[in-house]
Amino acid sequence: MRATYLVALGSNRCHGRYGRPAQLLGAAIARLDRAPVRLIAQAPVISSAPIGPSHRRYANGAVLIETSLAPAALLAWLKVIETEFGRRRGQRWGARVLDLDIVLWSGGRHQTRSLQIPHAQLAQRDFVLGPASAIAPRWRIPRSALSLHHLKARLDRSRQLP
Ligand code: PH2
Ligand code: MG
Ligand code: MG
Repeated sequence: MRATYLVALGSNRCHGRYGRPAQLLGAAIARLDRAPVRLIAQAPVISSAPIGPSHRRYANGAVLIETSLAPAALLAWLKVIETEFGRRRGQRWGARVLDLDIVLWSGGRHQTRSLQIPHAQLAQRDFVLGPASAIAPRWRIPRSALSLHHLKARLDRSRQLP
């Protein structure tokens, strides 16, 4: 059965072949349109201030993809692509060449030790909600009445408080 996923992309390191993070995300998005995955929509790439220990700005984006891979198999596939783009594992939250995170799945929730869908920090992350709500504003979060558009508006409002 084919499923739709929303995947967030991030990069804050340059790469010898692909260049700066924004260009690298463009190449990664093209890579996500090859079997066993088909690209349905892509958000414009944004530049965002780093959250966490790294000091370099990030390029962030989001795509909607369609595939018959189940969540765990898609996660493994995304790790293959991260490695192709030169990502080395180990430094959690360090500067990274390419980070591909599964945010939402048309099958709803998925909870295992290695993978949680919806993504745990979705509601707090402007750099995910901005691009995600640009391509799938009406996608509702499982077990919640809220759509991505709602979550983004809520986060924007909370930022405006004194
Ligand atoms: N990813 C992180 C940690 N901090 N900050 C921004 N702006 N963008 C990211 O993609 C990002 C981050 C861990 O995955
Ligand atoms: Mg991440
Ligand atoms: Mg990740």
